[in-house]
Amino acid sequence: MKKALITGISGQDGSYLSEYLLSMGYEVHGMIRRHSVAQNQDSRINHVAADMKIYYGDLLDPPSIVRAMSEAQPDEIYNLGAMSHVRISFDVPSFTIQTNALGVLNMLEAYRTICPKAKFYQASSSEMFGNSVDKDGSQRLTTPMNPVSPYGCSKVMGYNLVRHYRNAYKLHACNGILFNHESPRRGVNFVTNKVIKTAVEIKKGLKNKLELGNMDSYRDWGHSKDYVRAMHMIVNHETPREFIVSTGETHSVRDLCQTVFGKLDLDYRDYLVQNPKYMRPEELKYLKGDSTETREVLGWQPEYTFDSMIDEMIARWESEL
Ligand code: G4F
Repeated sequence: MKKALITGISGQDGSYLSEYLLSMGYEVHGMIRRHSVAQNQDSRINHVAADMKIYYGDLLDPPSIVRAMSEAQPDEIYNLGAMSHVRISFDVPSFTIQTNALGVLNMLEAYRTICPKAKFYQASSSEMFGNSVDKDGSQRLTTPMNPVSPYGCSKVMGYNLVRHYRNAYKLHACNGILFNHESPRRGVNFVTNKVIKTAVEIKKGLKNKLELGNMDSYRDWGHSKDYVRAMHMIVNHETPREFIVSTGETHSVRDLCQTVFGKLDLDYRDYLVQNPKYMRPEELKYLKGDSTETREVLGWQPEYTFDSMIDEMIARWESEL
């Protein structure tokens, strides 16, 4: 029985990844942070919590990492824990850099000391590219990284640390550069789930406006369930290296609103209020990932489309609200 240790197990990706690994017979261990609202600690993993071993821990607390790694003795480590909200990273830049950069260092140090034979996956992000786009309108492994947020800067540091530890200590450490990925479990302060939840609330007469920031940025949005399968393939590829995970399709926030409201027979323009509070000091304008190599080398294919993902997210709010 293979053993996996997941940081950030209570997040969107952590919850889908733990379900996926359990379904393949893994023994799953996970780290969660203490939260003052107890149910927020594990609401996404409650249904599978009894099948896993959960540790309180924090990426900035090396003793807790050492304890979890020593007890778990994992074959695979997935470092998904992070301060993951780009706009909020401008408000808490120091915390973001510490968690997402120093936190990776803490994980790598524990890994090379306690279980160096394990395989290590780092959740790297398309936010690292910033506003770099290749001439053909895509980002790929060779695209320069010019991050435009504290979050992006922190992720570049984590990415480079993983490459450095791989080379210096001959570790099986990999980076998955994942473009945006969503699901019904996405936090409601990310744009997809915010738009979808609000649209359903408007349809049900519970709200009368949608407050957003920049409508003209473009994102390559995939589904978290598809992307956690890619994580597992990346870490189990014979050679530890970097891979891009993306759909290769891009949509603006405006397109997203049009699609979601259209599916509910509404016109988003009747409800949209632009609020400067949601604008960022520097915006990443355009993302479209080229994952051709990942599909060819790993045989990975997404199962969801932009439309089927939105339908699933609408259905969640229709049944819940
Ligand atoms: O949904 P978002 O907050 O995601 P963002 O910033 O692209 O970051 C996500 O994807 C990254 C991968 O590239 C991850 F690394 C990261 O952890 C996270 O998962 O915003 C998407 C776009 C932005 O351009 C933003 O300015 O939507 C725009 N937007 C417009 N109004 C808004 C809003 N975003 C949010 N969150 N809230 C708004 O009201």
